[in-house]
Amino acid sequence: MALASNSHRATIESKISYQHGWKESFSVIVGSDEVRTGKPSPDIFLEAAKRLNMEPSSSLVIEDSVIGVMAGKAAGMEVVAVPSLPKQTHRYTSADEVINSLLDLQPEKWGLPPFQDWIEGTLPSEPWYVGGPVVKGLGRGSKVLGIPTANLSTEGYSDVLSEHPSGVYFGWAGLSTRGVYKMVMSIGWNPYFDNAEKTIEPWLLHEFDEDFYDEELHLVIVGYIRPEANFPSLETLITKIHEDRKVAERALDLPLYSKYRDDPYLKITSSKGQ
Ligand code: ADP
Ligand code: RBF
Ligand code: MG
Repeated sequence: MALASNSHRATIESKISYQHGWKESFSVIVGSDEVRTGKPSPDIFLEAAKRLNMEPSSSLVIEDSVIGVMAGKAAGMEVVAVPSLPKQTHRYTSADEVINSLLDLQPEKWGLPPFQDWIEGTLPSEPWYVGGPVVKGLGRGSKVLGIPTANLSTEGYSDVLSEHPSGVYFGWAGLSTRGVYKMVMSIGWNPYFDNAEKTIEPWLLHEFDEDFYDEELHLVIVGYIRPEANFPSLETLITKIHEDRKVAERALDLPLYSKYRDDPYLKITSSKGQ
């Protein structure tokens, strides 16, 4: 595995020195000051393959920039694009595949060994936390899909939103006056509706007999299921979301995930008191 960047070698070295173990993860590092011309010229990738003792045609490039995709294809390599900006897929058409985030990289598609950290259709992550009062959303969840999603105000968690790629995730939800429930959610623009704003849409896997607007909701997100997708019809979207529900329900019984049910963050003592 090589790191092949248009930055200068010294810049690359200083940048990755902040991340423990990264330097050691690459057997080869090539900067643009080590070849004649940078991307979109193929030089950097050809030099990387040469130092890895690999044929360009059996090398796979993972790229976030358009000129990097051009460089990879010019080097005769296969290229997976992971655009650094959302909704830019159309600019990357020369790539062999465009994925939304590295969470969706499937090495086995390219003759490489599969990642081994997927468990029963889910990818575990370090837990992340988001919470606040439940606000009114666009009113579409229960009306159009029959699937209510308890929306949080986006103001409170813009950093969480920019940090995490769009997709379908799952975890635990704590409601201040009610308890802790399994939860599956989408984060993103919901391509089927093509929303203007990136939102978190948590579906609590429990039947409530009333709404709980304004109540304090805390989420602990523990894993990833799939990228957000568009669907040919409302029915196919609904079917897929029910599949997500089954995947999440089953996974959350695994000790790896069930242990977070007791996370103190879920036991809310809200400012309003109880
Ligand atoms: P909105 O667009 O206002 O979010 P939804 O149709 O998505 O409207 O419904 C979400 C609301 O439904 C939540 O805010 C909550 O008050 C209520 N609700 C009832 N059951 C659930 C559930 N199982 N999961 C999430 N929200 C639920
Ligand atoms: N909407 C989409 O357009 N694409 C999706 O892939 C998608 N996946 C979802 C997965 C889950 C678990 C849930 C609860 C919702 C999903 N939605 C998806 C619908 C979306 O998040 C939201 O509920 C609707 O836009 C109604 O507000
Ligand atoms: Mg909603």
